[in-house]
Amino acid sequence: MTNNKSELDFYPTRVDSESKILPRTDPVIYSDSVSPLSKEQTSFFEENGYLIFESLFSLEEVKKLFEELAAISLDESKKTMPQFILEETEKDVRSIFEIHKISNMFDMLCQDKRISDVARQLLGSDIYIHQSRVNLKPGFDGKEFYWHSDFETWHSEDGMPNMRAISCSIGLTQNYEFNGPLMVIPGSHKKFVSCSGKTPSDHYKQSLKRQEIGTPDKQILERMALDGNIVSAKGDPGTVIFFDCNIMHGSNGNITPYPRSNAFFVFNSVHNQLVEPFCGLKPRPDYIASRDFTPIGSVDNFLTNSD
Ligand code: 6CS
Ligand code: FE
Repeated sequence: MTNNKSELDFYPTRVDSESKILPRTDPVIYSDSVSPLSKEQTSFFEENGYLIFESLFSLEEVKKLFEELAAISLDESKKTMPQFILEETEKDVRSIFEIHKISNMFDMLCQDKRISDVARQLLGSDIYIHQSRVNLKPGFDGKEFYWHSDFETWHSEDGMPNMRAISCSIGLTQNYEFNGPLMVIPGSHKKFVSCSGKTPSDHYKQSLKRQEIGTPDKQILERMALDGNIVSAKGDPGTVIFFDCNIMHGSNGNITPYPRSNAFFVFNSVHNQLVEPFCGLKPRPDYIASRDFTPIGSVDNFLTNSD
């Protein structure tokens, strides 16, 4: 299998009528470094595909981020930007993409050493932002994100060649067990679930609201959950979860009054730059999958470096 430019496709997906499990041929961790993560932490990540850091950012720091987010999400002039994805009800904002370009504070946040150095260590190289977003998951109306592997989409629809990217989710509100926290299946990152179906054109206009194509079938999900269980990334605001680009994850809807708003940065290795999408369609817009591979910098503290 290859894409339009005959680049080899190591993870064919959405090519058969059947969903199936393929081996992961990429490493999980791309360096032997033991800083800033210890050997124990890197071994846990290698095995499980995620790492949770309780209160990595202080409540005062998160309060500033939440105020910035509130100002942005309530700005009527911004709501018509394509980066703003509404829920299917067309009422509530579901996600705001490219948050690091809309807000200088979030731009500094993704370069804060407390998260960017972890990504550099795990990916063993300079990094750039493949995608940034805030998933607001408002109280009462925040809908679910069905089970999926991000890499399956980024490979198929964005042309991400290999599994050498890390997501970092920062809790901007309390992530309770009941308001739709991120759920991961530990160890699921070690297998690639090739999904059935065919990518529709402009699929993102549907998938970012509710994803169907690119989600594994129930038998495979059941087997993965039985093998690895399910872990909920609960935590106070400021809690951070790093998760491998290929780990199976999702989150439930939120019918509680408490919003579950998280910021997500996807760090991609500069050695894993996007090529032509393997689904054969045109690339997705830059605000979803950046094609600016300029490495990001590193700041000691996002607040002292913000405008
Ligand atoms: O398609 C994407 O890039 C987005 N979709 C999901 C469900 N997770 C990753 C990303 O936000
Ligand atoms: Fe995802």
